[in-house]
Amino acid sequence: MSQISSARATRRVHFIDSHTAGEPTRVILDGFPALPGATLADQRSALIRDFDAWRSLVNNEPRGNDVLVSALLLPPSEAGCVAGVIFFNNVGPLGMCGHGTIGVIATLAYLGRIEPGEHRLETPVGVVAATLHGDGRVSVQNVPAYRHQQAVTVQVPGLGDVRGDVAWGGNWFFLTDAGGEVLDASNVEALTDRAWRVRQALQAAGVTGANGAQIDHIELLGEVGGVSRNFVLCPGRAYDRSPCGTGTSAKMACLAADGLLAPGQRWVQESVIGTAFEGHYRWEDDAVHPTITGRAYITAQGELIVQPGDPFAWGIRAAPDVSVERG
Ligand code: PYC
Repeated sequence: MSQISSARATRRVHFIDSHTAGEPTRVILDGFPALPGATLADQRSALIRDFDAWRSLVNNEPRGNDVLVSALLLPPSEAGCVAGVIFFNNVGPLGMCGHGTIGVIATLAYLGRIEPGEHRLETPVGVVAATLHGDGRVSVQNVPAYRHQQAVTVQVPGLGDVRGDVAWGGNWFFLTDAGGEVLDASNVEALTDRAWRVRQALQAAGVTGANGAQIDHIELLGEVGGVSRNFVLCPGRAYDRSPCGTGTSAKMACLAADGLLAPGQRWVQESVIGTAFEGHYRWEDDAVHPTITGRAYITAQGELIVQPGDPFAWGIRAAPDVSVERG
């Protein structure tokens, strides 16, 4: 029987939406099925394997959109964490998410669950600490970042040779210059096209992160008015409206590896729409420990409703009867 016709009751998922430097985050408070697994990494695997239709329901059209990143709040398995969180977007889960972490902290503050101060959040790629400042800004101490490969050249159809670095900042990035493209919101179609071609060429050439991990974020870089500006293309072909917390972390790791950014030195990273994160890093245990600071604003609170028989319960791209009824 199809999951749509077998759905007997109206489903309700409670959420709070925010944006961080223009990039939206949807925090899922309840209504999502319990994910089996002893650790967050196990629960993330269960999400991919068995609950992908729910990811699509929450994140994709007609209840969400391609730009949105959702943050599923879960009880933490690590002592001292205020919550566990699995981030996911229009095509699957993310490792970490900088703008999303800022959104989660702003949401917990909005709900009155936390006060200004430091709070630890468990993610599938490690624990991050976030400081909620009195003025609403949030500083995220991200997982350690590093450059995995320097100056990789890839032959990109239509663009020629493109050279860049492969780096980890909580997700895998290929960082390269914008190839003469203007880093401005008016030019996102050309930037998207360029970044997507680079991503496909990396895949075709077998260029990966550590242990064969797919490089699913492409970061095009340049300067506007003497300030670093980026365009980050996310795994589902949507571009990040924020400067991308994990992308900024990867960028700082590359700068550190080149001796161009000292520990504690301030780094300002602008997004393609002109919003900014501030960053710096601490050098500890032979690794770059990045901190990024930004601010989120709450935009909506409510419940997603799925009525029995809705052919688009699981998103407009899911065929009505291909997924299995869950939860
Ligand atoms: O801020 O790390 C980030 C991020 C990743 C994808 C979208 N935003």
